[in-house]
Amino acid sequence: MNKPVEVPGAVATLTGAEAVVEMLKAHGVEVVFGLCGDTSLPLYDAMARLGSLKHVLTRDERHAAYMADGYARLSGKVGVCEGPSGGGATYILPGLVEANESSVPVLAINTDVSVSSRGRYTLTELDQRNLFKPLTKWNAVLDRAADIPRVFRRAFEAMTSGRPGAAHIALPFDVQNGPVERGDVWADPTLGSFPSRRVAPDPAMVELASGLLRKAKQPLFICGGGVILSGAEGELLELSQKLGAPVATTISGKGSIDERSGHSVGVVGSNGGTPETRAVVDAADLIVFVGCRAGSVTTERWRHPAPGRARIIHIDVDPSVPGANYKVDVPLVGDARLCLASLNEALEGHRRDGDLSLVEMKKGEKFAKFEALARSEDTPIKPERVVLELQKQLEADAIVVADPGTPCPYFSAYYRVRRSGRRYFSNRAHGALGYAMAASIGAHIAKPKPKTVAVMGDGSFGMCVGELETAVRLKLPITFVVISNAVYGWIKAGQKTGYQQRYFSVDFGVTDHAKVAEAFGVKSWRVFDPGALASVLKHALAHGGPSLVDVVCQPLHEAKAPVSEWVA
Ligand SMILES: Cc1ncc(C[n+]2csc(CCOP(=O)(O)OP(=O)(O)O)c2C)c(N)n1
Repeated sequence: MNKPVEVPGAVATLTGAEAVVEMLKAHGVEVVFGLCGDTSLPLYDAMARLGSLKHVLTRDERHAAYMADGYARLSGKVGVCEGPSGGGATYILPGLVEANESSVPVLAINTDVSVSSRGRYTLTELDQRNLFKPLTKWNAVLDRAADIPRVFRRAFEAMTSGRPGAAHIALPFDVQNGPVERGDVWADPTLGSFPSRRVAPDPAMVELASGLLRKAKQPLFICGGGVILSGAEGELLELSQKLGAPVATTISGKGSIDERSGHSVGVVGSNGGTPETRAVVDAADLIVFVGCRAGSVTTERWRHPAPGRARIIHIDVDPSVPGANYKVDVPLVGDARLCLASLNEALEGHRRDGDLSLVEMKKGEKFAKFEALARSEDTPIKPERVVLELQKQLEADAIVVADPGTPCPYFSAYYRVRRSGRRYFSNRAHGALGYAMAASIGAHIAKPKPKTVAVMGDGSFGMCVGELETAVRLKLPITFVVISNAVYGWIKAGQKTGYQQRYFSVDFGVTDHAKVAEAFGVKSWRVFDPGALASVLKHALAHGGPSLVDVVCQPLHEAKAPVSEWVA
């Protein structure tokens, strides 16, 4: 274990605000995303004076949290965001909730009214403890400065051990000015990255699971975000090769395997899954869920796999997950990497030539349909075309962030990640519109070398447009792609299939998003013609600063989206 870091220095006492900065640094934090406020003035002054943290000023606290989320997903470190009391707390909440439910460690610090002003109708006072309690893995309201070191250590431990999650700390104004002993300011820096404390599975359960795997005729892995969160891609590949077993993923699990591999099935489920990927799930006689909650989307409301049809091994670090949705034959509770490594060990020398021909055939069928649509010269431009052009032009290490609406199902289904690891993500816990722009900024700050692209609907664009200023101010070479159709298309598609096309209050006006972006100083294009898309994207992706391509697209309710409810 690394030695705890003690912060050197001559002064015996720090202010609370200084101690906060030092505690973040001691946990390896380099960047904080946030927005200023009256109650944050001591904290900002400490950041200015100590000069050791990079601060990214955002235009909305929601996006500060989304940036911290994108940063954490790509860096493997805790993402940190901050905002002021009152509105700053209510605005930061959505990003924190998404991170928590997606098992991403994000720490939000909201400053607060002074302890001495509580209960006196003080402007911006609200009950931060109860606001954040049900929506974070761990939270605290500080009452005195001396508690800062202990509270921060506990927050980092909670965020990065077991199932990773979000934490919240409320930091009152007067606490920021109170005294903290310098000797108390220390941390274990390994708690700044995740997973910080890996838990190994019960050997008896490993034995049972390996027995089932030896006997299975048609085993299938279904991998959720837990594989990438625990860095288990290598162990997964080794095990799938030993067993000759195909590997399917959820949307968050995309990147568990290089999707060009013969073992890769692609994304399964109701959003991004297709009848072809479903056929692979239905053919399995043993399903191994890995770091996956087997939720409604992945399993098409618990119909695929059909309960009782296949045996189930369920690997998860959270003991409450196996058995929540399926009758599990073997629950393997532990870190995904350690669980898969134990199975590899138990199956040492075992080699089974699995039959991957069904996977190959079904993938062929799926992509033949996709490519026929992607080659269409029809206007408005089909979403398939956008995926194909980006697939052709992006390097294998590129990072793609997709918003709900058209981007998520299309990129989940058809954009093939060509390396394992985090190359693609979407906010799948709550699916709030307007996530991708900010998350892509956080991702880019964590990993500046690869090209980062955010794909969003125009509904999403309307919810995040202000952060274009942040991208311009920071000169970030991110490309934003807007799927422009002047409608909340996903909901209109639901009205089409479920409510006899009684369309109600889902259409909005046409906006030239390229002109809007141009006003922010973003290099922008608006494209109507499918034939022009490739060249426009080429220029946009090569641009040295922020760029935006507004693609006037076929509305989702008219498209052949890979969404099982509508296909049926
Ligand atoms: C904050 C938020 N409000 C409402 C929804 C419900 N919702 C899901 S998809 C969708 C429509 C998305 O519209 P747009 O971004 O334009 O993309 P499109 O579906 O048209 O491609 C809506 C309103 C949501 N996901 N998030």
